[in-house]
Amino acid sequence: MDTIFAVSSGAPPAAIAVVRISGPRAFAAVQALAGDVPPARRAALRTLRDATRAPLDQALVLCFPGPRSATGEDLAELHLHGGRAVVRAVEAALGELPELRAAEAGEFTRRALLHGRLDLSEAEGLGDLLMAETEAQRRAAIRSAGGAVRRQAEDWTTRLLGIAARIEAELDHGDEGDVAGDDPLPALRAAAAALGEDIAAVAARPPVERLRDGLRIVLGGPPNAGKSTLFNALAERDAAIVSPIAGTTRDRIEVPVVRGGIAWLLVDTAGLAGATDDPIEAIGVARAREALEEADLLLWLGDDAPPPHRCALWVHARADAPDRSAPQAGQLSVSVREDRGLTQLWERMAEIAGTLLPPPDLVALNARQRSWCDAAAGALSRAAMLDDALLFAEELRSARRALDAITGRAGVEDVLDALFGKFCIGK
Ligand SMILES: Nc1nc2c(ncn2[C@@H]2O[C@H](COP(=O)(O)OP(=O)(O)O)[C@@H](O)[C@H]2O)c(=O)[nH]1
Ligand SMILES: [Mg+2]
Repeated sequence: MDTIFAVSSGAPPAAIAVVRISGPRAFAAVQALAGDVPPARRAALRTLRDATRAPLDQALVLCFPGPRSATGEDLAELHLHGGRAVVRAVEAALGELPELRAAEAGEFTRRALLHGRLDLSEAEGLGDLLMAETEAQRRAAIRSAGGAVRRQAEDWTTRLLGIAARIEAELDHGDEGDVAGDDPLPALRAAAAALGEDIAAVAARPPVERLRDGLRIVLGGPPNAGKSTLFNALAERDAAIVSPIAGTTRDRIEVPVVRGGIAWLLVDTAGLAGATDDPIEAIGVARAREALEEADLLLWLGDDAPPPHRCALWVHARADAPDRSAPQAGQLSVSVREDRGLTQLWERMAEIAGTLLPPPDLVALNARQRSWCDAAAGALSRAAMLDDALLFAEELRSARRALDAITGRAGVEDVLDALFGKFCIGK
């Protein structure tokens, strides 16, 4: 395997630039540049030199022997002065060394994954952490990066292996009569059903995408209800055109906003007019319908009650306008013109967000992880209805594969470990 190197700190110039080197020739590279290899995990000040012995920089050198390193390989860090020319010269000197090359994007993390230093769910969390812009995103990402999803999957796997070990023992030795007296299948089916329900419950929790991509707040209602005006007020900029002419907003407009530590995606739509002769307006209305369906929260500005929706807030907009009647029960009164009701609206939205976003203290799953949870839960609920021990065991194996896929790990050795560890078959 190649030895890779890259600047792991931000783009130069900066006070310090950290160049990381990972792979079998990492310490040979340190030897070549620094003249020796400092003791493991101890910072050492060295003068780095190129092949002609000309000094490149004074640097702090750190060596982490594998497998106890971030990548699982021999890993070295050079803390350089962060000027562009310094970094370029050191990179050039490293590039001259045999079997060394510049790393590709994400390659250090990929190697960590390859060497089992982190699993797929942790790598996903790490990716989210690097992209996090809000506090809520950072908190969720640090949980995943810290192994919360992995631990949850491992916990389920342990329970699954317990059930699998007992059914495998029954299959292998049931007729020998030395493992168990009664038919264990009913109890195992109940255990499989319970595990499947637990997995399904976690998969049904608010998805992490709502944190990452923002809660979709869609403004809907008839033309001229004041949607675009409210949209601009919430977005705090004139993203949508406002006019007294019905049908001004033809396409949906999306604006991301961060407020109160939460990422919101505001979506303005064309009014839900009835019949229209204008084909473009008709497309706009169709898109508005789609947007309403995709909304995490619908802000409904119509005078009629909101259409059926998972989560809708009924807003009495343009409250100051002389032609407006009094708000009806359940409506939140807002006037953008007189700057009334907007704070209350944000407060209500934040309250609702609390119910739609993953709770900070619970594991939140992404779409990939949810789909494997659903697969595992499905296999377990099928298993729970089977009378045949062989078919039951097969469904457990497919649940196992699904759980392994969550963390990107596989293996059957631990099934055997659980089997022999618990039942002393070889006695
Ligand atoms: N008096 C008053 N007029 C408003 C208010 N909000 C919007 N309007 C007016 O209502 C008309 C339609 O607004 P617009 O935001 O384009 O509605 P949309 O068709 O639902 O997007 C425009 O003439 C706005 O100036 C408000 O809070 N007070
Ligand atoms: Mg509009």
